[in-house]
Amino acid sequence: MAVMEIVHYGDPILRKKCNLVKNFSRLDGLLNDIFDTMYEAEGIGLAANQVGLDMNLFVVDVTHTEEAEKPYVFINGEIITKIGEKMPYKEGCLSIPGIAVEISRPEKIILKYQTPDENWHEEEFGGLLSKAIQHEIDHLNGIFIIDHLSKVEKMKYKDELNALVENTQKNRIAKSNHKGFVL
Ligand code: QAP
Ligand code: CO
Repeated sequence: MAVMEIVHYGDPILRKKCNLVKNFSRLDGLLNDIFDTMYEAEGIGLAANQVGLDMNLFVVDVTHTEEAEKPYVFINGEIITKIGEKMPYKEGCLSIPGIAVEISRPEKIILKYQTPDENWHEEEFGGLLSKAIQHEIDHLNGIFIIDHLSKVEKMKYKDELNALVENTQKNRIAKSNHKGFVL
């Protein structure tokens, strides 16, 4: 059991397109820690860059909804097809705590992805699982929920977002001082 630190809005790693995973050895311990971190934060999805790792992978657990019977690990995932009407849904994000915004995304997707055994899969997902996957794929491309809002809508969250950025920057400086780094 190892809970990692979740990085917040304002950390540059969350604006990066994450590197594809090429080395699948030693993933198991890391994935365990990512799941522990997500469960402790009471989230349903978590992307690697949200715990400071530049890797194209994320985990999702929506077993509480009974539309999935197991937690998922998605590595090097790519949305192949988007199906159906865009459906609005109020989404939160562990990297933007306290903010939830209504976002419209396609109802279903076909995702190509790898599992930790390196096998490739192509699978259709709907419901909350589809929303969570699209949200996490966004993270791996440096996109946040608030990026889906209009300028006017985004303005409503300006103060909260500025406070988050300020806090993230203070945190990064405190940590680099602690480690003896020079910024
Ligand atoms: C992404 O987000 C997601 O602000 C996962 O105070 C969310 O798990 C995809 C959370 C909804 C699809 C639909 C956020 C927990 C969790 C908060 C999360 C908070 C406590 C967010
Ligand atoms: Co998120």
